[in-house]
Amino acid sequence: DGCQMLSIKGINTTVGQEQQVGMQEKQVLQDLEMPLARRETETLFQEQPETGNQYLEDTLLRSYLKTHLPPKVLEEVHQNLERFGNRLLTQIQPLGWECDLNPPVFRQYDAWGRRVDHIHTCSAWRRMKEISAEEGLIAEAYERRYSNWSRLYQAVKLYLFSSSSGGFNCPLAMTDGAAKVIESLGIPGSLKNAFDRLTSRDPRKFWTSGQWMTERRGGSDVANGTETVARKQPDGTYRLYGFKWFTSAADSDVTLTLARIADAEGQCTQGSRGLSLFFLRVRDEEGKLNNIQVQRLKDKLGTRQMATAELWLHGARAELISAEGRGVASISNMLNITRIHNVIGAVASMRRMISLSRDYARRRVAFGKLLKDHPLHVQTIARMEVQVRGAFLLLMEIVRLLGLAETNLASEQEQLLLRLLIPVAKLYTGKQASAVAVEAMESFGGQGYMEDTGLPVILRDALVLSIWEGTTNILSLDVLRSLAKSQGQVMAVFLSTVQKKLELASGTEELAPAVQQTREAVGSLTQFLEAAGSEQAVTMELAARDFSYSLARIYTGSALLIEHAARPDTSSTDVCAAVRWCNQELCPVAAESRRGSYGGGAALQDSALVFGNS
Ligand code: UCC
Repeated sequence: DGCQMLSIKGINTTVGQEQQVGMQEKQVLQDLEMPLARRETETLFQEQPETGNQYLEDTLLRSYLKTHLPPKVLEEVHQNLERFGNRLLTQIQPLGWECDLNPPVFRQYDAWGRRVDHIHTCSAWRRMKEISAEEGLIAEAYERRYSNWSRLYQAVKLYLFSSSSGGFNCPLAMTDGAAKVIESLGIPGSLKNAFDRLTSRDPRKFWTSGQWMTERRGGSDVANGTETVARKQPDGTYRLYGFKWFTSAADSDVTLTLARIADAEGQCTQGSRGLSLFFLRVRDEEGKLNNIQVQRLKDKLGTRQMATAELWLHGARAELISAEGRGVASISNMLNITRIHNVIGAVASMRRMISLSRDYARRRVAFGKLLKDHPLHVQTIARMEVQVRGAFLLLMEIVRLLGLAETNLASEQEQLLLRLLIPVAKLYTGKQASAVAVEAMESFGGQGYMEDTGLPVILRDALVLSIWEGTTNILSLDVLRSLAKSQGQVMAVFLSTVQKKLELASGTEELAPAVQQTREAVGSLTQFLEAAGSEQAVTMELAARDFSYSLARIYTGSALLIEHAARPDTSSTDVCAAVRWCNQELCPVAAESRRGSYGGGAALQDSALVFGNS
């Protein structure tokens, strides 16, 4: 104790800190004079970081809405978001924590040996489902009461909800994706009831959906990995036989899944052209599984609040909902939505980690002053802040475009841009979220590593964001797919959009260096593409990831600049964030290309480095 007192007394203070630290020191000394047992309850403890109303505290979100929404819409959504922010704080956050503490439990047999395959979820999880309906977290996007702004408004609510949802954002992502697929099919009569329920605001009616894509042979190569067979029944429905290896939110009411239709001889077409899309109820009204057996729940690193299962389909009754052989193309409507939800999850988790880290910096004293008065500590948080701002604006851009597309207001160019930006944003923000979660955790010191602070959950859940819904490399290849499919048109639109945004910003002097850096990056990107056009296909494949990162950084830089820092009522912080963002390597693909990373035997060198020369 004597030693401790000495070191506490030896605290160095800086101007302005004396009073606070002096009081703290006094308190500590009083604590030390107490009997040991009582000290446990006194003030030697570090303070828990907290956040207030997440909507009101999010200045970037609020200034974005103010800039873009029509005043009437803004007024309405502002009121609703403020109310929702309070509900998150008082009701939803505690429920989310309860979900974290009570993961689902799988019971295969009842006490009498009967096979029941029951997935038990906690009451907080079930309450989340009701709240999702009440808040219209899916409905908002399909009712379209704010026309093209409905999608953006829904995304904002989901963004606020996501990090308090105890993992319920996952079933919501798939529910949204299923509603989107059904809507894009023109809501056929047989799916009307399902569509109404997936988009319902009534908790008694609301259904959630799964998305069963992954089988034993793998998750990325859907075309070759899918073995499930669909047998046509005399009444026109199908029965599915197969094994689904990774089915998230297996407690969902319905699902979409892929299978191969067997012909009269029982033969199936292999590859992508053999896949068709099916809709099925997971359970009937009594809760009995639809000829499905649950093998076990997955033992995952994160998203443990949510039941992910291995399922045997033993003749599950299903309805064919795509044209035969068009399964992948049909389900890509769902994938594009769930990938956007992934971006929402990434931005939300970064925002939460940074908010907590910021609050902690205001409370925690070390080396004689608050963390917020240590410049190096604040620099670390500021770097994360630039990342989340960029990611947030990229997300808003995508949901703005999606809203236009869904209300037939998007030009062909805007639709192409949306197709390109979804995989770009998904792959980029997934990586950002992992990096930010790790960095932010470190900013709490050892406390960040403690389970019961709730911080490790956020990290674990963030780590999946670059894996599910298509890994970074698979999505980089999807970026190339969008180029190939549009014969390069997506790139032309990308470049002209960036050009336009830069022109609008060129009048703002403080942004000049950022504009210049982005222009140079666009120049390098164009040069790279021209040169790559005459190279072998492997060059573009090797460049795919760096290329996608370049698109993400250039677009985010210019979107940050234009839509935000160059608006009339801009702030110095907005300008600073834009300038800092553009200070990084904006076009890594050109830099790597100059270093010879893609051509001239680079692939062979990579292989030798990994596997040796043999
Ligand atoms: O299910 C999972 C976990 C669920 C939990 C999710 C919750 C998320 C919550 C977030 C909240 C925080 S994970 C399973 C995810 N699986 C994937 O994402 C699959 C990854 N693999 C791919 O994306 C591949 O690229 C495939 C499967 C799409 C490749 O298939 P193919 O058949 O080899 O590809 P093709 O032949 O190139 O494409 C077939 C058709 C083409 O159209 P057509 O025939 O008209 O030319 C493509 O243009 O599909 C079209 N297509 C697309 N269209 C393919 N991808 C897209 C796309 N992204 N957008 C539009």
